[in-house]
Amino acid sequence: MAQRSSFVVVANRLPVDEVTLPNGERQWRPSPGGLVTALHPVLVEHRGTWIGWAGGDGTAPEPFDLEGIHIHPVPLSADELERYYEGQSNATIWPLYHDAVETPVYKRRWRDSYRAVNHRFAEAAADVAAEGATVWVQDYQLQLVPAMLREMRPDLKIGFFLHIPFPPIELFMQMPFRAEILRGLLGADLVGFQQRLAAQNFVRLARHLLGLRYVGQSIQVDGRQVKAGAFPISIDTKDMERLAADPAVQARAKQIRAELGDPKTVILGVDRLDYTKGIELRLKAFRELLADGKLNVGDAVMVQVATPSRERVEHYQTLRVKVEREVGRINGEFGKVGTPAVHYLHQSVDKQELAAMYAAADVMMVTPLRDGMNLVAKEYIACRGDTGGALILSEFAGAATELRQSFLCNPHDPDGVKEALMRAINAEAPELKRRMRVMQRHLRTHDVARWAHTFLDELGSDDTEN
Ligand code: ADQ
Repeated sequence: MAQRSSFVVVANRLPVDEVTLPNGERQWRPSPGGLVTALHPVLVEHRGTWIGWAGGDGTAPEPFDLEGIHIHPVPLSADELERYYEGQSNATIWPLYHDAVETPVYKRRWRDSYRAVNHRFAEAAADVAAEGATVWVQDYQLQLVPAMLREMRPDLKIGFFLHIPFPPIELFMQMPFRAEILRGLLGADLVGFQQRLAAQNFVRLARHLLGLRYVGQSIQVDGRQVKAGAFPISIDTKDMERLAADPAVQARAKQIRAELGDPKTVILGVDRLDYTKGIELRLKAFRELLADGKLNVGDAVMVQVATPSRERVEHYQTLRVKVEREVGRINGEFGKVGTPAVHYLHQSVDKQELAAMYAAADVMMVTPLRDGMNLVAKEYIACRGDTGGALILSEFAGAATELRQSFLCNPHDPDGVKEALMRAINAEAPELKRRMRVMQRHLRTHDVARWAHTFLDELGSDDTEN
């Protein structure tokens, strides 16, 4: 029988990667990430289990322990990867929940696969959870798990956190199996969102679609009470600050600036290559400012790092072509031999290099059309020390609620974006430092550990002692 835990995390991905050692041996390593950093202490304290997919298709490895966490892999077949993950999760739910900035695609066979995979994750959780345990389900790939799990194990305390936005009723109503998704989420005792507005959308939807009443801060469901609230996620601020202050990282930041030709202004973008992130509009704003003569190549340089993402989904293939065409156009028109206007890296970079880039950038452009939170914005702030720097931030990123001292902009308004960029470039150093300090103070108290504790306290599992 599987090892029983009093605290269980269920997420699409496990926080581990398989690496090949020089001697050819395969070994599991923890993959760094905010979520695992935040949950690690809770998992260790409660001999917790993390359930998720380990990568690859076909069979899953046997459960194992790694750094105090019990790892419980769930298999996904090649067919399921295509239908549950690339299809239903990333071509239906992802665009729909992000304001349908790309048209969501609806397919029945994707839905069936989503159900089957959610059921498998729920069964795994039912197997490993001890009597009365707390189970915390993560994100949009697993929205049916809470109700399925409650049916199997009514004794459990179930939390759910959505990392992406939750759309208004008018949009959500497009979803063909909308009531099933909503009931799936309502299987939890607490449903957490990044934003208050998203929690309100959820409460309104429950009334609109299922006629459920909201009394005393909870939705009344079959005699149970389901709470909904905002729990804005964050970063491991201290860790990021420490990393950026490392002399090796600072030296690398200087070197990056030198390699860029020591321009007056380094403008940086760091994103997964995703159509929600507003990469094209950022490039277009830069191109127009060069064309207007407000910026000059040599004085200003843009660096865009775009991590390859969901490359088998069509929307993402189209986006890559568009972004690369725009980069080519800008460099073709405005670049000089040895001095391109835009440096474009379609790569993932490691944490040290990322921190050095943040430290090297005078202006960080975070311009999503819609984003649950956006951790890049928070990471940039944590890496600035007392050097100032300007954050341009879309009003449509969850982070905009907290980071009010950034240069806020509406990404749908190209002139507004250009204006914000010019204001940021021309701002005086003392003003920039003042803005930065306020946001840094906020992030020191509102880090990812606080996010996890606040959620678990509200769920009522802070004192779990099974
Ligand atoms: P994402 O959409 O992936 O997350 P984000 O919050 O910005 O977006 O997190 C991206 C992470 O990947 C950051 O930690 C960043 O450092 C890293 N990263 C991005 N590009 C990289 C690159 N080229 N190389 C290396 N690392 C890179 C989803 C939601 C967000 C929400 C998070 C957490 O869409 O809105 O903030 O989950 O809840």
